[in-house]
Amino acid sequence: MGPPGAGKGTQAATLAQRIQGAHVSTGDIFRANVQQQTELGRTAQRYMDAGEYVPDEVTNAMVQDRLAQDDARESFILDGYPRTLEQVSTLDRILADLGSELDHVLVLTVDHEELIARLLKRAETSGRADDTEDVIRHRQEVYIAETAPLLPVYRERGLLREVDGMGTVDEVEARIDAALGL
Ligand code: B4P
Repeated sequence: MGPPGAGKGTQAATLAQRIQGAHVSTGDIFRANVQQQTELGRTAQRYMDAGEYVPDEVTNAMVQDRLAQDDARESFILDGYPRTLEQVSTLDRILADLGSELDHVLVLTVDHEELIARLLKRAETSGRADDTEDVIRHRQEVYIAETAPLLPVYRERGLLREVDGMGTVDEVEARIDAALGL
């Protein structure tokens, strides 16, 4: 977990390789569907372009399908999910049905100015419609309103590992490994 620009996608991709687990990124799955012009992609694009969350029922159904696939049977990293309290409840049900559970909930903390700077830098090359300055600022607000309230829930469950996301990609990677005991 972490606000847009915290390094979730960057870190989740390499962490998935280190633990040999599936990398399940809701953002990546939505973007692939937008590219392939599927019905899911058409729905998701409207929300993503505006910096809003895709509705819970759409996101939850997609994650349920993804976690049922073979490569997620042993281990997986959820990147960008859950993002709402409703998604937390649904994930609890999905994992209970699979006989699985979360080992850790990792949150990357990064200064607000650094988040904006990283996303504006990405905007130079990403071509992502949600990487414009207004939408970037709106996405930060949505994170504070919708996703920050999940942190106390996972802290209460004893799962939350807060990791300093400032510094280089390698420095953050080393802190993640230390926090997870890898
Ligand atoms: P995401 O794809 O999750 O996008 P994001 O929040 O911007 O994170 P991302 O992983 O891309 O960025 P990162 O911090 O790694 O979501 C996109 C949209 O999809 C959402 O706004 C929403 O509409 C929808 N969505 C996704 N999940 C959803 C859900 N569960 N429910 C509803 N809707 C959902 O990296 C940012 C930049 O920083 C990169 O350019 C990277 O290279 C750079 N960077 C990373 N680490 C760095 C470091 N240490 N130093 C310098 N730069 C760094």
